[in-house]
Amino acid sequence: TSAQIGVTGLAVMGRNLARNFARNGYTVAVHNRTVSRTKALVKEFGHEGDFIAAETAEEFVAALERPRRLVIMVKAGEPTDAVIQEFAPLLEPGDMIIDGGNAHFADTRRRERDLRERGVHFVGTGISGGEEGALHGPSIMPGGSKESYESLGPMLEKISAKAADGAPCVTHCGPDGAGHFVKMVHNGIEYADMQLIGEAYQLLRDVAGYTPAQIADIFRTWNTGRLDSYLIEITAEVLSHVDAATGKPFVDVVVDQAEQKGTGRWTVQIALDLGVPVSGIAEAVFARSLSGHAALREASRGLAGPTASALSESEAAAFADRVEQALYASKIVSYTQGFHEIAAGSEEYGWDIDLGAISAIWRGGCIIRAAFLDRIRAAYGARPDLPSLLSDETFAREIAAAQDDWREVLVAAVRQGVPTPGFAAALAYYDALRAERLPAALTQAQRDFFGAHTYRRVDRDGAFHTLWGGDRNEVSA
Ligand code: NBP
Repeated sequence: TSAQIGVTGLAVMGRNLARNFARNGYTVAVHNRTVSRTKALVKEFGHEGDFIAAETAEEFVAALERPRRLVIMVKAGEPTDAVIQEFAPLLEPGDMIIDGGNAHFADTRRRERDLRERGVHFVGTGISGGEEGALHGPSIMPGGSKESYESLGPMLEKISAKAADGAPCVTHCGPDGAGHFVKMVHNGIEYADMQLIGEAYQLLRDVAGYTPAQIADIFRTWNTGRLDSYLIEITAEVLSHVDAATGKPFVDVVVDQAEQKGTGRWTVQIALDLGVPVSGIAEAVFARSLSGHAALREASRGLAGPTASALSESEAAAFADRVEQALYASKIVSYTQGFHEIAAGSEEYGWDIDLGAISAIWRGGCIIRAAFLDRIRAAYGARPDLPSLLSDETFAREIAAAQDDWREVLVAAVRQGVPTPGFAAALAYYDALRAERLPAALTQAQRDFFGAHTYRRVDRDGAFHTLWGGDRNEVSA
């Protein structure tokens, strides 16, 4: 017998992905640099399906039916290149290497180009949902050639998460690095979602005076409405959890320094290169890095803050409703920014990414899965050329209804000295986009003053320069 698919790299993700394929009826060849992992997988989970354990790269490749489908689930970066170098010489034209790691899309583009010369399809694939998702159904974001997707698509659809309407959470995102790019922005949006939820929590605690257990209940209520999502759900779980050792709310015994693995940072770095304002995602990344500067925070603890007092009990409930509005409005802005980045990447690299299809495959399996994504899908479904999510009538109407509360929440945050960079950046983005005039006019005038960088006029075509150091006459540039 031969295997329809092979997985090399059997740490948590690879192991669960291999099991997922096997549970769905595929014969799966499994391989890992350290052989003991391969043996452990077959010993523990061999009963779940058909596995072929391979100890060497040659055995592994020989076990695969042609064209070969070989999934790499190793640590992103150099290990991925090492594994590609090990396997590529053993492959033949038409074979497929699927990289399911969190690769940078630029690396994926390079690898795809190199392997294409040998006729091997390299399919950079974003996989979201953590180890549970890998086992029970992740959201899958494959890039690579259309041809490879014809062969892989049906298998990926089988192992993927299913949205509430039964649709598989996988789509061919576009060629070469498109899948890993989409996964990168997914993670950036995840950072922003988590930051906004964190700010909502902090406001409910410090401004409204609620306990973590009470806030858990508020989040549970929110989760029955338009904010219904995995992240809100787990937030309620975390906030209601009590530390066994101390009896304190669990959230109070965790060190408040957030870590990151890099995909959020990439999202911002690439957005800067593409000139896309993803201010909400950037604030989320900065908020994590600020939290980690322990010494700097310690040295700043004595700085003066406001003297405002917390709300009364009767005011608190109304405030919680306002926070829900602010969170929802800010969330719309985060997704607006994230989808803008995907559209810009698609344009830059000629990927032709279908934004509606991307929102559809994020509805299940991944960390940002949410009822909200169905609304985004509907927005792009109604108007595929939507200039921005904020131009969608439904979202525009919802923000119009939320904006007074959104502003009030920020006023309260500022007055009480609660940092809300995510809410604030989102509102600033919204106000800047809808502004009749921006101070960018002044910026252009300043640039012309000190650097003769020229400016355009509202009433005439062309580029102009004012002779600032001389008679201040205007000349055509
Ligand atoms: P890790 O990222 O911890 O990688 C461990 C695996 O890489 C092991 O199988 C290890 O083999 C192998 N490996 C390394 Br390290 N260097 C190697 C080399 N030079 N040659 C061959 N194999 C090598 O595993 P993971 O947490 O399962 O994640 C796998 C991928 O999936 C990563 O790219 C990750 O970013 C991505 N991802 C993870 C999650 C998650 O929730 N963990 C979610 C989504 C995506 P060994 O056993 O011989 O040391």
